[in-house]
Amino acid sequence: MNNVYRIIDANSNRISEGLRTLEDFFRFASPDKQINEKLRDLRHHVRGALKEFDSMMISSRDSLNDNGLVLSQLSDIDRRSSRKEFITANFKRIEEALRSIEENLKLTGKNEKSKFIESLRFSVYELEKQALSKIIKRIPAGIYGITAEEFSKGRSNLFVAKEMISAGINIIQYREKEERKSRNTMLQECREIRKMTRDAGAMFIVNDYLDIALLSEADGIHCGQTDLSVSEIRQLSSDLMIGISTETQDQGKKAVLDGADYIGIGPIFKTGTKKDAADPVGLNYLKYAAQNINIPFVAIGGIKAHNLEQVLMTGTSSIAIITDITEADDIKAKISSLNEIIRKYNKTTE
Ligand code: TZP
Ligand code: MG
Repeated sequence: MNNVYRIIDANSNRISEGLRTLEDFFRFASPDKQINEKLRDLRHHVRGALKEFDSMMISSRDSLNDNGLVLSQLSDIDRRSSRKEFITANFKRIEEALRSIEENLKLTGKNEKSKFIESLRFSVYELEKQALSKIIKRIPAGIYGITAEEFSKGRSNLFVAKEMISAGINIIQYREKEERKSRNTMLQECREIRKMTRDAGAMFIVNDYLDIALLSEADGIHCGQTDLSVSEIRQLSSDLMIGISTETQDQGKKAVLDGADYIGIGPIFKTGTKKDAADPVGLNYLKYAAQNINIPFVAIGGIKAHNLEQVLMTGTSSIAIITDITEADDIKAKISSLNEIIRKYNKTTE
């Protein structure tokens, strides 16, 4: 019987360690009060449930003679794990340890307590889902705003971004070219927009430049077919969201296989905004994506108030619109009228 308490002791330690690690993450790295409180409550529940075994657990503890003791390998040191892997690994540790305690309690005839531990295990599964959804970012539905100072009637990227945010747009991409601005100026602008988007709870994506995306603490980077690949970007950051522009179904399928977080599809219609834009791809690829692509996608290129509904009809929920917004005299009014079209369309299809 002594061995059972040794098992319960080892697993109780695993649970506390896993929970503490997650509590620290949701307290300092990615603060979330609600999740943090649930983790803390869980730790207290486990602690309370096992309290009656405290003295047996301590007297059976014999860490030095643990034949399963293997210190982590030196080769693990170089590998940087993603936030998702980190969260998942710690939840798994807790779930497995709870399961082990649950089974071993049955050996001691403590069936009621075993049932209670089982109920805690189920609440951990639920909490894991909630915790992951906090850190797995998805582009939001609605208008995907993009800066374009060249087409903003003399107004700055910062001004346009501010207008977009105050009109309720919840994702903004900074799109600027090296030929027009120094890297340093772009970085300063991105830092400003990052601050504004963060304050508003909006997502921030940087087009093309990985260094600027990282230094400005953007949520993601958007790249074209000839830019850095998904795996190259992942080597430098395991947490940035990665969007890839695609013009064909094959490019879309490849981006999904490569592990992109979302894809851009376009140009849907003719556009003068992107210098090297390909011929319009039309709506068929969007229809295909709505049925077959299992990651979020955003339609782009020549989309304006007058053709927006055609895009929505394909089942597309994220729409990138540049000049129809940046060239509008009243940017906020333009965004509300575009949102009105989206809202009306969603209402009629409900
Ligand atoms: N990628 C494909 S088309 C395009 C980009 C960046 C430009 C879209 O701009 P607009 O003004 O909405 O046509
Ligand atoms: Mg590009």
